[in-house]
Amino acid sequence: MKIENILASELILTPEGKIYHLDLAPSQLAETVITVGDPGRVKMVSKYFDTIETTAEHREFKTHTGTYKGKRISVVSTGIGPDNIDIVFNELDALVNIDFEKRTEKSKKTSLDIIRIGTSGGLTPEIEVDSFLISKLAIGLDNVMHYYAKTDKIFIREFAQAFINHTDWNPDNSVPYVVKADKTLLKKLSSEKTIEGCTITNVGFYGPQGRVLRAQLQDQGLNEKLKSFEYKNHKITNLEMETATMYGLGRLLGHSTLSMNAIIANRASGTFSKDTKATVDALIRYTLEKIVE
Ligand code: R1P
Repeated sequence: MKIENILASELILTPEGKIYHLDLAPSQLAETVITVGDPGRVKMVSKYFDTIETTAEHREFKTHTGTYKGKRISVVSTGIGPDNIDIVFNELDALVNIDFEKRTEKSKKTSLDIIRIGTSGGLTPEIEVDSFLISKLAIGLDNVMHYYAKTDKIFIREFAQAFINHTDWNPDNSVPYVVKADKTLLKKLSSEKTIEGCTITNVGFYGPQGRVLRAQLQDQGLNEKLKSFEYKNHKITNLEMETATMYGLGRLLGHSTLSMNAIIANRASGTFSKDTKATVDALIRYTLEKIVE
């Protein structure tokens, strides 16, 4: 059934006809989208573009649309966390799949390629600082996806159940879910320079990722349990805050998503990259080249 007459309170448009948070008009978005967390990273990507046709900025959402070696690409910052992914993914989808004038879902859908270039912490010693990790699978410990219907087809239930059993998961927390990367993008962006991994996405940087400064953790042993978890030869490799939500919403809305992680910390050895900017820049150049290959 086609969704019609979407109210002004639900599909919020500016007086210029732009989507509310991203402040973009449909014509300003390319079908290949790179997402970055940090608004400052948008320029680190678009400085490699041949031309920039659109710049937009509202709150933490900054966009540059242009071409790289002739291919039209938008780079959009999401800020930090799964809650922002909910906003960005719904608005990116609205830009291509909703007719803003009629406030009606379009009959012909557009599928975007959405690629995250983010930073992340490796969980085990093998995941070296400054390496490039592609999330083949993601375990979501956030709750964004649980507010949506029809997730049955996209969640890998047995994998999530094995994780729940292994970690003796606290039922007061959100129920973990497992989602896959888009196969075609995964193949296209992989090479001998990348490693594949299973990424944990959580809602916070400190407690939710097992970091203690002063506040103590509810489950002090969680990161050790993450390290020892294994399901059908998959081991958890890294922790960050966006990937699973991206994979979940991308699949639900019919877009292809992939998460590229610059590993800037190793939680097992307690080490941190000596030059995160150089590592992120190298991942940006690698990803742009792979997109146009
Ligand atoms: C935390 O510092 C942020 O860095 C990581 C996490 O996922 C979180 O968003 O990714 P980005 O560098 O892409 O923001």
